[in-house]
Amino acid sequence: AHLESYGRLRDVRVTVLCGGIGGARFLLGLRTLGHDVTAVANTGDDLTVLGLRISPDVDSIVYTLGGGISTERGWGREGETFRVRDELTAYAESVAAASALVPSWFGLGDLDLATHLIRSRWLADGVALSTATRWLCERWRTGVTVIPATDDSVETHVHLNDATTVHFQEWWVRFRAQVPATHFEVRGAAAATPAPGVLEAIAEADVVLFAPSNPVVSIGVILEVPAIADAVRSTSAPVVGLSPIIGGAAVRGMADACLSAIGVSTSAEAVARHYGCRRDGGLIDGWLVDDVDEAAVGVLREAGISCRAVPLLMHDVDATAAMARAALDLALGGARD
Ligand code: FO1
Repeated sequence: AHLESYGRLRDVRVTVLCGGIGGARFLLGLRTLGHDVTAVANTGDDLTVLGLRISPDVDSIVYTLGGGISTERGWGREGETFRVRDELTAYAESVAAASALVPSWFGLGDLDLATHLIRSRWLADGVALSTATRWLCERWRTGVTVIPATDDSVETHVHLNDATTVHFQEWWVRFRAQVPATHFEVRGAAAATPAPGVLEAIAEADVVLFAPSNPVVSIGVILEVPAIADAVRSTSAPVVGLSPIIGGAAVRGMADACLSAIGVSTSAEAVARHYGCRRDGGLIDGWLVDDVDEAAVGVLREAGISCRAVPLLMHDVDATAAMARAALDLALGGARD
């Protein structure tokens, strides 16, 4: 039924700002609708380990769309082994000069390492991250255009209570976001320019979506690239987000720790207000909340944000496709509001 309102439009161009695991699962559902989809991926999680450049969110998206993701972990490869990691650990435990180089808390699988090896070689040869990502997509037949938000180096670093800072991955994986953060510093973002194709994908889209990804360290980091935020503010396409918060809790990951660090409460309504209504200089026109957050619909509509409550749990591809359809319907078929 939702399809009826926009179903007559053909070749709908959908551009999705997204993070890793949640963003990847959302794309899997959206892809089934058969539209022309471009994903703009967060690069703030990127890090260098032993000289290898790792792009966790890009890789989660590419592996998920290519059917190679570990469905249990949500990151890395299915059928993975960790023999190289174990060997590196043996070096780290017996050689002082190795211990500082091998992060014991970060598990690089053997299959995953092939991606980091080939990408790092391309980057060393002067290939842009966006081109390297396009080549990864060729191997994985993603069916979706995946573009890193920027080719420039952007890394999220987390300021802690004791005035020290750690890379986002160390805070997320090693400390499981349990050490309170006082501030997220997105190093390199202010001077970064969007990767080729990003601005066009936002300006020429029929719909721009914010995937149900972390609003602070995923979507928020993409929007720290000034020209990307400007493009979202000025596109003629409707901009609709899907809440990653359901019933006052993060569905995946540890978004609550990120939201509290920036003074936003963990609720679907608060995240929508944080993005802000585009009419008032904010970033979104519409917002989908889960059925349990139905109470937010009226107040957000009063605040100028077109809002609807639908099931937002990505149980399987069909449920996720229904979410994507509801988001497109809210964006393009908003007549019922
Ligand atoms: N997450 C973990 O919880 N532990 C790991 O050891 C780990 C390794 C890892 C290696 C490559 C990669 O692409 C992702 C990896 N992740 C790991 C996931 C990643 O840290 C985060 O979940 C994302 O960056 C957040 O979107």
